[in-house]
Amino acid sequence: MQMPEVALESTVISHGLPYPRNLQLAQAMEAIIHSQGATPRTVGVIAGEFIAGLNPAQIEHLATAPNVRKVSRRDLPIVAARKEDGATTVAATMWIAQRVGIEVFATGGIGGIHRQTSAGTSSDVSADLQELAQTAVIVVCAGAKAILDLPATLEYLETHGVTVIGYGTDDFPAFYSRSSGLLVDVRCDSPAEVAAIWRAKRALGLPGGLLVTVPVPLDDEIPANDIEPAIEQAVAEAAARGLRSAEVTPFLLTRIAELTGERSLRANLALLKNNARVAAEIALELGVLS
Ligand code: PSU
Ligand code: MN
Repeated sequence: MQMPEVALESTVISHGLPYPRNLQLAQAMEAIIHSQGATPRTVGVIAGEFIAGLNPAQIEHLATAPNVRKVSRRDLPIVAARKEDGATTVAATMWIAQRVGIEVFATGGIGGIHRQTSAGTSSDVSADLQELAQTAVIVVCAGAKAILDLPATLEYLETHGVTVIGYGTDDFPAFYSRSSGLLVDVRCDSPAEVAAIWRAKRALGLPGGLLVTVPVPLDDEIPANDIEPAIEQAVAEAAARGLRSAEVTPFLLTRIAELTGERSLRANLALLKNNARVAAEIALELGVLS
C-alpha cells in the first residue's frame, strides 16, 4: 500500500502571506496532515532542484528570502537551468506532485481567468487551469478568489473536462465567501465519495485532475458584499499600474489583505488549514483500497 501523502504549494508561502504568518501557516498545514495520519510534502525548488518534501530549513528559507521566483509551469526550465530557488504555484506543484506519484494536493485558492479591465484589455488566464486539464492530481481548494471572473473560470474548466466537486456544498465557493452563487458539477459529502469519482475518472482513462472545492469555515467567512469593494479597488489599481503576467495575482492578494486587514488574513489561514485536513482525509481514503 502506498503511504498516504499530501502535496502543498509554496507560492502561498513566499508570495501569498506576510512573514511570520506564512511560516506558521506552512508548519500548521504540515502538522494537521501528520495528525490525520498522512505525510505532508511541501513542494518547491531549491538551487534548481524540484523537491516534494522540503525540510523545515528549506521552508523557512522560502518564507523569508527576498525575491524568490514565483514558479509556474513555464518557469520550471528556467529555475532548473539556472539553479535558482523557486516557490511553486498550483500548476507547478501539480506537475511535480504527479512526477513523484502524489495524488492529493491541498491549497487555498487556484488561479483562474482574470476579470476584464474597464479598458477591455485581453484576458489573463492562469496556467493552473490548463494544468488541471492535463495533470492527474486531486486539488483541494476553497474555490477561487472573486478577484477573478468566476463564471469564465468555471466555463474554462468545463471546456477542458475538469470535474468540479463541491465538498459539502452545491455552490462553487469564492475563497473568502462560502458561495459564489455559481453551481459545482457534483456535491460530495465524504472522502469516500470523492475517491469513487477519482477512481472512476482514472479507470475511464480520462486525463487531468479533479478540483475539490471546500467552503471557508463558517466562523471565518467574509460575506461577498463586505469583500467586493476591496476587490474592485485592487483590480482597478492593478489596471492603473499596467501590471502584467505573474505580477497580477500577488499584487491583488497583497492589496486586498491591506484593504481588509486582519479579517482577510484570518479567513485565509482558516481555509488553508481546513483544506489540509480534508486533503489528508481523501489521501487516507485513497490509501485504503489502493
Ligand atoms: N490565489 C490565492 N492565493 C494564492 C494564489 C492564488 O488566493 O497564493 C497563488 C497560487 O500559487 C496560484 C497562483 O497557483 O497564485 C496563480 O498565479 P497566476 O494567476 O499568476 O497563475
Ligand atoms: Mn496570469
